Amino acid sequence: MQDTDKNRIEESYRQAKERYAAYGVDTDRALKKLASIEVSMNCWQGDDVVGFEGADSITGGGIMATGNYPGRARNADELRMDADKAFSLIPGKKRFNLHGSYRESEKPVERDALAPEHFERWIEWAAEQKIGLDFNPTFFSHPKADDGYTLSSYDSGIRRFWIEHGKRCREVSAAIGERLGTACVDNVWIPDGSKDDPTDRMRRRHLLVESLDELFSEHLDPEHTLDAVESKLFGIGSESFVVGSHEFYLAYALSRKLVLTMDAGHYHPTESVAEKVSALLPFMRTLLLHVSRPVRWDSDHVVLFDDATRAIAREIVRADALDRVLLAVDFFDASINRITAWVVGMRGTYKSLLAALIDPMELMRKAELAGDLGTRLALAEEAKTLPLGAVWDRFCLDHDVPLGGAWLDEVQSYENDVLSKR
Ligand code: RNT
Ligand code: ZN
Repeated sequence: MQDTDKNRIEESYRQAKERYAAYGVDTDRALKKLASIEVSMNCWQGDDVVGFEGADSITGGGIMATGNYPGRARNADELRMDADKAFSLIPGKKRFNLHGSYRESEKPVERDALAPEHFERWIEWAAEQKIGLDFNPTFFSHPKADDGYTLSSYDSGIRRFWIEHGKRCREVSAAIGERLGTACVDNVWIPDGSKDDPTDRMRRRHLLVESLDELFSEHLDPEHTLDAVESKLFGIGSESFVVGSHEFYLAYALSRKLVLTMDAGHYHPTESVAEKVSALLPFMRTLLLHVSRPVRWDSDHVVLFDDATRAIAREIVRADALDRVLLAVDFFDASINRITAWVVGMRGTYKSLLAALIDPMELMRKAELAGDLGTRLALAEEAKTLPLGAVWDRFCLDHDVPLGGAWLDEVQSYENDVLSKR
């Protein structure tokens, strides 16, 4: 970057800082705080949730990546290279979120035989990048999940297989966390459910409790791995019934002291995940949010700096819960350049966090306590047109990543030189 550009950014920031200071906001402090927040970037945006077990598309699971943009990562080396590229364009302290199906091995390995060695190169890569990893067992894209049930299958052999998979993934997760020195969150999401109304919801749920209890039976060091469970409202082919619904996992996580994962796309369209944060934190130590963007349904669109994401960030900041709410993005769009998707989604998430951190919260709280609700409302409105962009640019400059549209030029060159040749 040219010195003149740097000077311009610094000058704009200086002015913005004054504007915010007039509202009682310390932007320097906010930037420092933002630099400490880790957002976990999902591996599965890079290859349309295919994984490296020899499949060429995701099957089952009730989720779907649509689009056919060229350049999908076909192996782990390509995926790492693409993620490196995306990381170079995203400011902030990142993590990377893996799935069991992204294992590396010369010979085929069944899901119930996964071991830390199959993720060795991921661990080495993360150590080089100085980032933490997170993990997810993979309960889809597999013949043993073909009828839509895994841990709650009526077939005890099928249940056993998936319980074993879950156990192996916990072991992998703990090994990753120990090696990298930062707890690896192991998030269990299963697709189990049915297209039409089942006659017996209860038995499925009892089976799921039993399977999960077995899956989580071994005590593992929380310094190495944290167990999370993710609920869902419906999926493709499980529109009428999902065994692991919100109430199910809320009760399960509470009673077993696990982390509850809430995905922004897994609720009724008018329900807000943001609103749930403060309702659950009095009862749970840690929440994991899958920051996603549902459009009409759980469509997993690329996350944006939009009202819904901003509301999530704002609620976490206002609850002073940045150390108790873990953040991971969850989207998969195969219709656009996949690096662009990652960069837009991650930058949108950090930008939402920044907006929350430089909200004139103290003044608003003061007004609220004094019963001056008009002032509270007015401050929220005024805050919307304060120069957030200048503070964001400063963050990008500090983290040595390109500003504004400049990162798009880099993606374009990468597409020309690398992606278009795949
Ligand atoms: C599916 C869940 C889950 C997945 C990933 C790929 O509805 O959101 O988190 O997106 O495991
Ligand atoms: Zn999710």
